[in-house]
Amino acid sequence: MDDRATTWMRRALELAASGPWPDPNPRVGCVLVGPDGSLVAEGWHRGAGTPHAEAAALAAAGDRARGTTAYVSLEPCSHTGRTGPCAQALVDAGVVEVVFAQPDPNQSAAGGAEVLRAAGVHVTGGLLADDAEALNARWTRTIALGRPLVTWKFAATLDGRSAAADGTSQWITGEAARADVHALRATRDAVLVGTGTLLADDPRLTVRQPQGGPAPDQPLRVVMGLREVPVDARVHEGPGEVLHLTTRDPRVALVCLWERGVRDLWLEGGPTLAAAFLEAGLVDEVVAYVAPALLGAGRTAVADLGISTITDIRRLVLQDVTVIGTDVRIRAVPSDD
Ligand code: AOF
Ligand code: ZN
Repeated sequence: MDDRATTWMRRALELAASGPWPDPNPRVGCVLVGPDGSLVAEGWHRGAGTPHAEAAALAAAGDRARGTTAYVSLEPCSHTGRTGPCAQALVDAGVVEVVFAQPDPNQSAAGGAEVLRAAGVHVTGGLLADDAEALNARWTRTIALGRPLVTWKFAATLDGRSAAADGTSQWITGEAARADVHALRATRDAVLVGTGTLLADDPRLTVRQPQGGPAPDQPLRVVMGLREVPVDARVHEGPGEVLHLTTRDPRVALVCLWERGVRDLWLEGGPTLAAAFLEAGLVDEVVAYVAPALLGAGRTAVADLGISTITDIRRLVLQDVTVIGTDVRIRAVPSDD
């Protein structure tokens, strides 16, 4: 591929980056270029249920799409999902060449390249594929797993306690760490707690508006467990819906959430729920806020994981360590083995 092709694909990736995440769908951009090498139209995907990037670009181009080359950051789809198949739409519009970056990892939508080729369109895949995959890294991962990504967050003292002996836990960390939690929560599409934590802490599970900034999207608030959610629980005060999953099985919960379009889940306690997710191998990332404080007694962040000897220790791989106000934030991921 020549430099011009790379330049157009960079533009497609730039457009793709305007799309939303988290979202059930990937972020995709499309550029239509005329036979004389000039820009004809652009489009990008604005979230599940809206036109795909190719459809948006074709709509903007109208009749001028005939004879163009399409640069798309993801292989055009071949399926009829929330919208129609883009591969066929490109053929019907008279596009003569398609260059795409990332092959579609979504089995139900893949196969667009063959459809295009069969219709006589010249197709090249893989241009800047790494950049496209990096842009949609979390989507690619969640599609491969077929379940939402799970980030488990907890706060603890230096000696690993998440509550005092009498069960009180507010507040272990300082104001800055709590603001950081709100900011990170806002980057996920659902926040989950167990009924135990709900009854003990009565959390709102909302995201706080940054000072002067726009109101962040409120992630779906989810409570999981067999105990009843009191009608006067503060979780009902916040904006949007509260979902109660009456199961103790993390897998069942993740299937329900996946079906509702949740792709990036923020898991906040308590220890029993955290242990259930960890034991099932369903935690993809750990975010720990550690306060320089001691409790000496009280519950730990996670319940018994069934580990009785040091050789069974669950090691994580450190990602980064950041001082947040008076506390430390540690991010780690499970090791692959
Ligand atoms: C998008 N935007 O621009 C492209 C996508 O259920 P649907 O119809 O919204 O289809 C979603 C799938 O379509 C998505 O997982 C991906 O495999 C494919 N291509 N999706 O949301 C786009 N080109
Ligand atoms: Zn499509």
